[in-house]
Amino acid sequence: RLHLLLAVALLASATAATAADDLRPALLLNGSRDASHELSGRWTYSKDYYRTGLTDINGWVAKSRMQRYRDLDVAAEEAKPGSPVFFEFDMDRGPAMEIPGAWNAATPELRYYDGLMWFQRKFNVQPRPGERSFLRFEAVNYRAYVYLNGKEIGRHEGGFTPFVLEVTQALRSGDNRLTVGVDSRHDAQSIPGEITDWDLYGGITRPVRLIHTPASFIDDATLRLTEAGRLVGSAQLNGAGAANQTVTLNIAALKLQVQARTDAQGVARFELPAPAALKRWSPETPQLYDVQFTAGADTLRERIGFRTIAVKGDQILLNGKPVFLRGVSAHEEELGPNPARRMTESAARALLTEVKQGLGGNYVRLSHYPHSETMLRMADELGLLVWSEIPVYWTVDWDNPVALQKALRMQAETIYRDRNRAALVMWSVGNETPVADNRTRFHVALAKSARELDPGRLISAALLVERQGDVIRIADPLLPHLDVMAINTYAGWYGDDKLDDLKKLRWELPTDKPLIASEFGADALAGEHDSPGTSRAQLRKWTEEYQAAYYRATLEMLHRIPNLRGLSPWVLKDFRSPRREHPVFQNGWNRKGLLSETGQRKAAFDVIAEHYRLLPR
Ligand code: GCB
Repeated sequence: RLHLLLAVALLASATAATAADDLRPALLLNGSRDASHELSGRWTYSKDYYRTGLTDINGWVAKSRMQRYRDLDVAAEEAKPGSPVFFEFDMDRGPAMEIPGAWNAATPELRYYDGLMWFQRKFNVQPRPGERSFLRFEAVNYRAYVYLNGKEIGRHEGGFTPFVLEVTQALRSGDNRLTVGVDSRHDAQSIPGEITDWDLYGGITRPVRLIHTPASFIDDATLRLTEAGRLVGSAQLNGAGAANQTVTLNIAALKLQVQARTDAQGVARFELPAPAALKRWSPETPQLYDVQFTAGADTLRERIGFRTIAVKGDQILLNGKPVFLRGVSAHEEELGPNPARRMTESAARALLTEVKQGLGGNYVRLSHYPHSETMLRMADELGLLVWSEIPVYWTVDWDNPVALQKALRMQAETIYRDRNRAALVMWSVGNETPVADNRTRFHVALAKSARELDPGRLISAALLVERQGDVIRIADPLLPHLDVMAINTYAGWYGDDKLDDLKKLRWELPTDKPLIASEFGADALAGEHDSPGTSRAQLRKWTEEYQAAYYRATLEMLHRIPNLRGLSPWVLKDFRSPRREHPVFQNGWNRKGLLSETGQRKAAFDVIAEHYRLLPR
């Protein structure tokens, strides 16, 4: 009996350990390491709508496609005179597209392609003896099946977070063939689910890099400033002999150099008083430091800013001082008539400069999924506070433990990737999810995990409000688990309210926490106008004048909420959405942008900019 109990207890702790380990996908997730090979550029592709490359019906369908192809040079086989061999596809001679980038923008034929697509890239490499090699994918939307030289080396699910596969064994010295199956299809168990209000954007949407490291290397390293004024951090070594090693932390600009030894798990911990000369990061002074971690033959370099973020009563405190978040929500979509979700540095700079300089903002809500690493680094550099979220959006399969595990993993991948970004101050665990017990359990698990993995940031969620007549309330059991409440409101756009009705709405919300209006907005087609002098009551929806008037009325209403501490109107720029098919005003675009898709400012842009200019600092 005792043995049995012991066995059960051991099993339970083993499972617990595995669950925790599962959430430490650290392998080079922090993207600060230089690539040994950038694998961006032209990749050939082949559509596989019936998924034959992944499905083996009686062994013959798959053989006619991927499985056989992976081992053979198709053109050479076909060229053999009299050979009975033939193939029904050949990626060496297939069409090519630019990677990173979504296929939906690559050719008109692929605009609404949603399914499996094979990609291939060849590269030549001479790894040095003793080195380890890794492929780092910054994002593949939505599932990835990765083969190197015909051998499967790994899979990944989740369209917005990085994954890293070790290829030390599979990599050849010389020519290599990298093949990636990308499946964009979402289902009831995927995160997000099947319906969202943004584009499908299938493909290898962010850079792919080959990284070489010494046999033992720094897998992950982090450093932050605590409210007690201390620098706290750690470095995780990976590889044989990771235990009991010296790791040196160096910040040359602060003349700081300290050492720590790794424990049995290969983790070295640092804790020291912040040097007096340290300048804190803030939107006004986005100071970043070159921070270097060295262990044996390996060095990891990071650009890190140091600041604190906290909540006290109904205030958000940045570096100990109350701050009001003047911001906007944004999707990861570049400006231009045919965006490809290819967030280059200049694309990120163009978008965030509109927030920082155009609107006079200090904050951006990066919705509804983890944005590219480039975007986060740009926010660090320009000085914009960031809200980040995983796509737990509208509906998810709340009762399904596999779905929860996926969401937890996605969140962990994001945290490991971004926790050195000073700009990032808040994790959101969900957007507009209808209140129910199973949904709350799901969010609570995410909030708890985020706090464990990243104690230095705030937790929020964009909540649904309840409307009874003219009274608006939140009755959400998730509230006690959040540091900051956030609400989305569209009164005056969706529903029957006229703009004048917004004056009557009474917001009876809890006042013990700060509140952010995480979304509010109205569609307008840039260039669509009402005639000058039209009264507010007569304005037509879809015009720039209506959108501007909507914002004036909504801002006036929101400022009646005493604990309002931030604004992120929906949304910076018109964005592609397959569910927006009004043939005159939308044509596949959500038109709630303050900017059109090409960057033309609508009248509402100036309303928000003016509002932020007049807010007390
Ligand atoms: C919302 C969603 C956002 C949509 C927006 C809209 O509440 O959170 O993803 O795009 O409304 O335009 O309706």
